[in-house]
This record gives sequence, structure tokens and C-alpha cells, in this order.
Amino acid sequence: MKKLKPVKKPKSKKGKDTFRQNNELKKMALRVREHIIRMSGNGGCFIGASLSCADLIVYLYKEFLNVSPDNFKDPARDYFFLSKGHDVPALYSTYVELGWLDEARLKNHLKTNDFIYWHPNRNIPGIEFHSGSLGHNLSVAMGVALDCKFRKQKNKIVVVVGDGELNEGSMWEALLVASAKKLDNLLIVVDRNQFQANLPTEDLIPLEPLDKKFEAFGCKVKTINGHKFSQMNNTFKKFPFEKRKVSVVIAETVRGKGLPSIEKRADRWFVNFKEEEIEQLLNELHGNKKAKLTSETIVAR
Ligand SMILES: Cc1ncc(C[n+]2csc(CCOP(=O)(O)OP(=O)(O)O)c2C)c(N)n1
Repeated sequence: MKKLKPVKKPKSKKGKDTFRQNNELKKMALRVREHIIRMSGNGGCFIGASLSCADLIVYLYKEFLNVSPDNFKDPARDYFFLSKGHDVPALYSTYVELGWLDEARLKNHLKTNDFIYWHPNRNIPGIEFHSGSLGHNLSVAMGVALDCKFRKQKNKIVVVVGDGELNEGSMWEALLVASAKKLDNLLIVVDRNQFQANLPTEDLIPLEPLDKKFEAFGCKVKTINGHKFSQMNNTFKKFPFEKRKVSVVIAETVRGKGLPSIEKRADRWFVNFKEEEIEQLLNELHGNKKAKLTSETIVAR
């Protein structure tokens, strides 16, 4: 088997985030947010949910995962799955910033003649598995983790899931197997933004105490602020959190993070913004006047 080429990462002092690292990540996350905002025109995108997991995805790809176009086909690479596939604007925007995807293609978000259409698609290099239909990628990630264990590989299998997505029974079924097989190469990151589509999770089907539920399924759980790179760094570097246990990070996030006019707004989940609103949102992102928005959630897919 070909030897893995490690992804070059900025060095940190004593394993802590240096200011430089934080700054670099923040700048990248800001550019990712700009792409997401632009993708919310021309038909729209799941802007609120994409903004909630943007920082996590930037951190994971820049600092944690050993995956790059150099090793996409190497069986011993790290694997990443975006189970809440409707947040793919955050993922494809990160690929653009990593230089893996042509920025012009982001405009094809809602065009059927490009594989970039709507949800993660394996025809885009870097995507491991299709998603969009919720509740499936954890099972796939579990299967990959099991296979990697059999092969005695040292790679990491990471899956980002939605909190609302945890209402799918298949998630817990996959977890039962993952724990039974002691898959300590599997890391589940929950984008705990407190919403499932247009409703607060706790009003719909309450999840709390979520950490206890994962623990009851045999996992080792850590809770962090999903927008603070230093917390991510301090936590993810401890992976696996315990030998022979699945690791879970409950990342407390804010839906619409970065845009006060969208943050925590159930009615701004999937939105098709007008051109002038997009300009206002870009300004708002950079700390200027709050946008005056009239467009609201148009559809739940
Ligand atoms: C199997 C399946 N059922 C329903 C949907 C429709 N759907 C898309 S996103 C979503 C909400 C998921 O909630 P969560 O995972 O918390 O994502 P967020 O609210 O952050 O967008 C639903 C129900 C789907 N994509 N797949």
C-alpha cells in the first residue's frame, strides 16, 4: 500500500492554538461565509444551517483531517462525511478556499448539469459519499471505520451530523454497532444548533440530555463551542477521547452564525435572497449595518 503523505499543517506551540493559527482560520471561515451568502441567491441555499457548521468544517479540513487531493484515493486517508448534506455550501466553499474546487462552480449549486447540485456528491473529488437524505452517512462512516480497524489502519473517520438528524432511528442503530465494535477511530461531531429545519429541536422531539444519551450508547462525549477554534483545537487533539470507545463532540453552534439578521431565526433556514439583500448581508458579515430582509424560508427539502 502506498505510504500516506501527511497534509502540511501550521505548527503550534505546545499543542495550543497560536494567534497566527486562529487568525488564519478566522480569515478562511470569513471567506467561506462570503461564499455561502452568495450561494443564497439564484434560487437559494440552506444558509442558516451552513453558517452554523462552517467553522467546524474549516477547522476539521485545515487542522485535523489528513486528506488532500494527494491522497484522495489512498485507502489509509482520513475520511470525512457530511451527513447533514443540505449544509454542503459550507463544505464546497471550504474546498474552494483549499484550492480543491473552482469558485465559479459554486454558482451551479442549483443546476442539474453539475454534480455540485444541491447535496454532497461522490463525483466531486473529496466527497466520500452522497448525502441529503438524512440519517445515512453515520452508517456508512461506521462501516468504513470497521473496515479500517480490520486493516489495522491508524486513520480517522469523521462524520458531521445535525441535531435534528438525530431523530432518525438509523443514527442510533449505527451507533449501537459502532460501540459494540469499539470503533475508537470514529468521531461524530454534532452541529448542535438547536433547530431542526423550521422548529427548535426541544419543541419538536427533545434531545436533551444529549450527552447522556450518547454516553448510554457507550460513547465518550465532549461539549464545545462550535465557533471557537481554540476550543476545537484543545478538544480534537485529544481524539480518541477514550480507547475502545466512539468519540462524540457536541458542538454548540448558532444557526446563521455571523449574520445577526439571520442568527437563531427559524424563518431563515432555506432562503432565496434578492441581489440587494445579498449585498447587505455581505456588509453585515463585515460588521456593518444589519441587513433589512424581506425574504424568508421558502421550502423545506
Ligand atoms: C430522510 C430525510 N428526511 C427529511 C429530510 C428533510 N430535511 C432536510 S434538512 C432537515 C432538518 C434537519 O435538521 P438538522 O439536522 O438539525 O439540520 P438544520 O436544522 O441544522 O438544518 C429535514 C427534516 C431529509 N433531507 N431527509
